[in-house]
Amino acid sequence: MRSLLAAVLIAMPFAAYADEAKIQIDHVWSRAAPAGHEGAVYMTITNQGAPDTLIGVTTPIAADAAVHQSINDHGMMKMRPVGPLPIEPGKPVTLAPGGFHVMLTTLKHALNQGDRFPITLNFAKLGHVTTTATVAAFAKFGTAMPSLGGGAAGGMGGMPMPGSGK
Ligand SMILES: [Cu+2]
Repeated sequence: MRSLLAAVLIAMPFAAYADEAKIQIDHVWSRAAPAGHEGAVYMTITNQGAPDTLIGVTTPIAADAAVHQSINDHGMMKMRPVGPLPIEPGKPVTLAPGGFHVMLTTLKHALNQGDRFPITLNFAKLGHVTTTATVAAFAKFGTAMPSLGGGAAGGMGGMPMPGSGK
């Protein structure tokens, strides 16, 4: 099957690639969180093809998943749902603490450091792309996302970025 796909790609004229959305998803990681709570997933989305749009996210480990954006509203960290998120070629979109994130609502089980779970991104052109998130170090969850505004906490900077190791 793989060799057949390769043969088809080689046979296609180069111009055809311009219409192909080629999206790479790296550094997919999640915060640790207890069952029933909210979780957050971060990643980097890189598009080497035609412009595309992230229109939805699903994962079997949570009741719901959606792209959110954390915003600093006069010193108060808030977050709001993000509509369709443009993924432009050559402009990687990073989901990271303090910015975009995938909000997981009502985790079906606890996420412990080192756990891995599937998460599926739905792109307008490319369709569904499933990747694997790795749970990073424990972080406490209250009713809101952790504030990054103080600068005094310092601990946030040490969040590991899984991807190479197991
Ligand atoms: Cu959120």
